[in-house]
Amino acid sequence: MLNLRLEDANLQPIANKVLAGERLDLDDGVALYNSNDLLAIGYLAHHVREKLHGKRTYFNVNRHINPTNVCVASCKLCAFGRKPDAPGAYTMALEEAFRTAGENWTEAVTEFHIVGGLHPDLPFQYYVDLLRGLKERFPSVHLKAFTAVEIAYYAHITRMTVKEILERFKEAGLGSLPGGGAEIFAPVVRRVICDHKIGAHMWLKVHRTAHQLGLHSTATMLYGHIESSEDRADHLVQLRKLQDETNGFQTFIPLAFHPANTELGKLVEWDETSGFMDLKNIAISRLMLDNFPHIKAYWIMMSPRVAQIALRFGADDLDGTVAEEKIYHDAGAKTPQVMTRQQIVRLIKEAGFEPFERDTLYRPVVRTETSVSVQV
Ligand code: V47
Repeated sequence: MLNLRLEDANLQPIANKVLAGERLDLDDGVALYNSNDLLAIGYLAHHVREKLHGKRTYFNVNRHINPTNVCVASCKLCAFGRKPDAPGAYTMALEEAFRTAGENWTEAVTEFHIVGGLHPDLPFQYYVDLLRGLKERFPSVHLKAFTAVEIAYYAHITRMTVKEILERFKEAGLGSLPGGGAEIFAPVVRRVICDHKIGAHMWLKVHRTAHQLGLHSTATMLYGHIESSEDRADHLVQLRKLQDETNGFQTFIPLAFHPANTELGKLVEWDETSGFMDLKNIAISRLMLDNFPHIKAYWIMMSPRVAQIALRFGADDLDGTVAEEKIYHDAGAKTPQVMTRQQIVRLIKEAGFEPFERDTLYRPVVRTETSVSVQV
């Protein structure tokens, strides 16, 4: 029996529901976001996390590859995208991308996480060849590639359907989709922070189609800008609804807005989110997303220090070693760009949890002195 002391009496009916294993509704989500009783919210989220995963805490050994930062969109939230002739714009030739993938191969990476800008001139075949070439060179590595925004853009430039694009990619080696581009689904907020991006309907359609083709994916939400408690709760409820339909999402990742070097950051004097806000978002997503197996505390975004504490606030996954993250670091993130396997394991153990190295599909990875294998 939990012995829970609530400072915020509004949380009592929510606590009763959580302890009875009942689903929370939109109003509960709003009440949670409007409450500052962080310890009670975290305690409830930890209760759910322990029921699902016990002490197990997942991480993987991955590498991010961003083949281009050239982007036709000009999203105010983003510090990564560049116009083709802007300083710092780059596009990797395929051989360069393959070389980047193989750098620092010492950790025996099990996942490449590949996302980039919406390039005006690169042909669709570039992306197919990128996947195929990576798969040929690194057959054991899972390719988690292209956000829903990129997939919808390729459909637009080729006049193919989303399903056809995904089928071509799957055939070339695509293993799953990352969760970027979701931002906040509320149209009024999207119009300000990313008015060139696809809307919620299309984002959800791409993930629905991927799930129907047997691909798994992750989902994200960008918080800490102009969104309201209602917008956040609505975002989570929309994701939960699609998950009820397809069961294809593996993980949810709340992403904190980093204002440096962004147009949005210039609109007002923006502060980075606080640790309080980051932990609250982790905990509320664990409570609202009762049909998502995993909640990820992305250490790149929230710092290894806060991510470690998030393991006691509902998170069960720390993402991976990453190796050279660009999207957050272009937006001023001061976190490291890479962690070693040993550093992640230490963070997890020190917080009283059991490290569990997973592949992208959450299967156990077994390492010996000379080999790495996935237990199926
Ligand atoms: O969609 C962009 C966000 C996302 C900024 O699927 C920014 O496992 C903060 O989705 N401040 C890309 N956020 C990263 C992403 C991701 C990361 C880790 C794991 C997974 C996964 C997915 O980053 C974008 C956007 O929401 N972003 N600019 C910024 N200035």
